[in-house]
Amino acid sequence: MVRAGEPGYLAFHMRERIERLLEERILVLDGAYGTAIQARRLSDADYRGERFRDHPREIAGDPDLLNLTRPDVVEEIHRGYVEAGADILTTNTFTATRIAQADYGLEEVVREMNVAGARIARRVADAADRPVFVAGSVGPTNQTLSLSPRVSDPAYRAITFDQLVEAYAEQIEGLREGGVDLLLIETIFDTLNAKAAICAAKDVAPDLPIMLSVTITDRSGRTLSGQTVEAFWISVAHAEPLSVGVNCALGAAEMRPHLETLARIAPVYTSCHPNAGLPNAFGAYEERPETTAKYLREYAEAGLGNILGGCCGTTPEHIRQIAHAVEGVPPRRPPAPERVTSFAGLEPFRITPDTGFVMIGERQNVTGSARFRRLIEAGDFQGAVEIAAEQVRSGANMLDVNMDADLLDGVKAMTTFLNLIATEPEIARVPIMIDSSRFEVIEAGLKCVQGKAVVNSISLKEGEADFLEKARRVRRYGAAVVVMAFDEEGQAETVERKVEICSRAYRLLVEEAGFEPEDVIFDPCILAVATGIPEHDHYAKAFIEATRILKERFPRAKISGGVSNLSFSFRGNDRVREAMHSAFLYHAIRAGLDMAIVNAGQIALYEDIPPDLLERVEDVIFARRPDATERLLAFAETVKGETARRTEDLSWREGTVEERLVHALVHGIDTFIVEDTEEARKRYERPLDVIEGPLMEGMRIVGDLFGAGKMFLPQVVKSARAMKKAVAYLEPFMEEEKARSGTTGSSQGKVVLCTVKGDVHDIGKNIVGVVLGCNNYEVIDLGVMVPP
Ligand code: THG
Repeated sequence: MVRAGEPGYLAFHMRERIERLLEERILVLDGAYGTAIQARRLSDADYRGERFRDHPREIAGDPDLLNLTRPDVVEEIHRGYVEAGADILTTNTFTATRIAQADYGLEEVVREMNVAGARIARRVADAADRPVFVAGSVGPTNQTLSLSPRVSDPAYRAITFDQLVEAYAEQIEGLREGGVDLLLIETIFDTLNAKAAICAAKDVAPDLPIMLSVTITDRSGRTLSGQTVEAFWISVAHAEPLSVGVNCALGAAEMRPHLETLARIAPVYTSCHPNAGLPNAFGAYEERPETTAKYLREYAEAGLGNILGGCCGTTPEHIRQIAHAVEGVPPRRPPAPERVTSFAGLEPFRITPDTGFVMIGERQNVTGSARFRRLIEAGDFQGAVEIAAEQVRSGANMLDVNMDADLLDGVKAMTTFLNLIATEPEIARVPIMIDSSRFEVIEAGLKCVQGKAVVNSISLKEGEADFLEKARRVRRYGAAVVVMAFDEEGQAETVERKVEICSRAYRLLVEEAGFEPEDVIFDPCILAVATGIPEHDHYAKAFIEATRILKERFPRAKISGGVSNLSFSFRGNDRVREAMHSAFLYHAIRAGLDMAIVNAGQIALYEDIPPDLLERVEDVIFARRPDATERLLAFAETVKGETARRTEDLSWREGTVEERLVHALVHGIDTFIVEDTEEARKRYERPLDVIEGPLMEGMRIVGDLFGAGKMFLPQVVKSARAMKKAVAYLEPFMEEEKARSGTTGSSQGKVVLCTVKGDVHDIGKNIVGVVLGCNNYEVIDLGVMVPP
């Protein structure tokens, strides 16, 4: 609570005032400035005025300069919108940053432009006979932090995050000085740019409520930098904005699905300010005011929006009709916060009770992978990117990136690598875990990711003050955080210490640093066992036990660990290491482990561990007998040098064709799937029989194992991939059969299929489609990502 007389009181009061109004009714935002100014066809002299008469650069067409040279024009446009019924005026400062104004050589007057722009709007708002608010318009600039402007150098960026923060801070200070009530960070086409604006706003105007508005540039339903609307929201929710919405690029009609997404997921007010339709061949906006108003009324009636107005091409007449159309329509009620741990890359990643175990790919680690280290040290970043791609293909849900090596410039390597993978959609799809024991490397990483990342890690090693300072910095970028069970005394080795340290960290994060419990990830420390040092014998058991207690005590937080640490003493013996990891995960997941850093390509099935090995491994994990380590070492001797790669144990190739197909599906191996499917096809009467026989049998087993918690979702997805390949191979034979029997034309009916947006399981639809097709239905497949 801020009290009268204290700094920030007025702004605090403002948020309350505007929130009270938003509870009562839909608020109307004003219309366009850029196109309104263009329509006035001002002369070069108008733009220059006396002051810039001799400015050496071309400046006609710089709308924000008019705040200084023709304030009367800007004021007149504001007045038009107030008279039309706008409740919120936006300042004419969309391009008033040092970065955007560089085109005109007007960097030095940016602050003035913002102060003046805010004052003009303030004057008009204050002269109205009803409350009118002023939102400082903060545009995206003409640079994008997530894309390289150089085709041949994808890691290159034209500006840095820090430069952008500085530029936005200058703008926002000016807007604040000029007296704005709110900030409208709008036309967001790159979430990383928006995150820079959010940092600046929190630094220089922490008390001003923020409105965020994203721009979906095309029918892919993504931002220019590739994020889905849901991923966008997850990545900016830390701004705790007053509202989030959509504007520009599309007309109202095309915006609806995106507004619907935000309205469904965002527990804050929503806004929509569309262009007056799509521009015609001449770049002019032709949508009539009544048409725009009709759409916005529909959205209002559907409970989608709280703040509605216009963007490019809209005029006071559009605003008048919008205000009229939404009058009396009850405002949307924001939903309650969902309380689900969510991260984002280009796509959202939400950990719900159905998600199952989360795999964080470990291989992008210079100390954890010799191959990765060699590539990075040789400057072969492209080769290093391939390792990340392999981890994603192997089912990693997130990627851990670590550049901590003595002779490496960690800040530089982290920046280059993250910038590179940001431009690889297959990789950038998943959220990033930034792994470093040096905070400056972590911060450098945070400045490169547009999604919601995870910081790995902070700890109480240097005391509470240092911990809180780092936690607050992490929060500024909107990332979640891994806390290692480490304190001033060192690493936690016992259950008690693990629980005690994590509990202390949780309290600090949630009560002092403003973290949501869902953004806290405990790492109770997986330490190496079977090292020959008796004190280490209880490490695995202690981790599992601490996990169980922490899960119960902090149900909203998550628990993670670096699994490969467990087996360090068996380095070089992958058979034993994998069995240890797999058995450990099996038990730790049951105790509540949500995620782990693993080698995504090498997680063995618990079921596949030979019983003699499993017994010895579990003896070690649970410290069940004093000679457990010796017995595992003895076993390890017998399998020394054997690789654990499942695909290399080919004894399963000796089974019948049915057994081979089932094995391939259960283990997600697609190497032989086509040849086995062909063999089965020859043997069975109809190709469909192969699907309904051994292939479905394999998938049934997968389903059962998954249901019993013995397979993780990424493994199931791998199985589905193998299944898909088999079905795809059979498809042409089924087509041929259909053509031969001449059944085309006598269809039993039409079936429309699609995979609804948000659902990843496309495989089911394809199988159903094939089966239906073979039974003479005409199948119309709308494809994937189809909006409901
Ligand atoms: N907790 C958290 N973060 C972590 C860890 C943790 N980050 C790093 C580490 N521990 C997890 N990552 C790895 C990565 C690789 C290995 C172990 C842990 C590993 N690598 C092989 C080796 O060293 O034998 C390398 C083999 C090769 O060169 O290919 O075992 O606990 N929060």
